[in-house]
Amino acid sequence: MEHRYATKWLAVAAALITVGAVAALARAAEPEIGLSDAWARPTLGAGRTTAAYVTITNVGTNADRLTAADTPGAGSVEIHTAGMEEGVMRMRRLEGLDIPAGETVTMAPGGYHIMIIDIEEPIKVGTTVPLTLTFETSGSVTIDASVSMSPPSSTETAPMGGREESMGDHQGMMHGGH
Ligand SMILES: [Cu+2]
Repeated sequence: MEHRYATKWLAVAAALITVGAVAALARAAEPEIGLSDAWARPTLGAGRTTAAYVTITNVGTNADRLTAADTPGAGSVEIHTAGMEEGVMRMRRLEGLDIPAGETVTMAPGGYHIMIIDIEEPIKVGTTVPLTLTFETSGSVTIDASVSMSPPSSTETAPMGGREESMGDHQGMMHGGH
């Protein structure tokens, strides 16, 4: 009797271990997205549009793609890129942003950013803004972006020139491609 019970439990344990191993494999096959260093610039004066930045790391083995961003109270939230075109800093809307396997994509002033448009309430320094990013494979992830005039680690991502710091990269730029 004793022996038969033991055998039965061993079989159950073996089955559970197998299920666990399969689940672990299934998880490993999916992209794993990590968000860090999220921050947003405050809205200035009567302005209701601003930019937010986040560092996206894909620690998985498959590529993923950021397809949408959102925050409560905004008219719309877009994924943008910025760059110099004929000597003028211009922004362009992107349909999505590829996050290759094993790589980190860093948003920063003068480059990729999340454009928050027509926000109901002013965004103030010292507060946080919840940012929800939606990825093609990994689904939605929400992170609190701290509101400040400069990046959380401003030593490594210094803005280009001092002028941009006071203007905000959205106010000083032409919008294109809308
Ligand atoms: Cu923009």
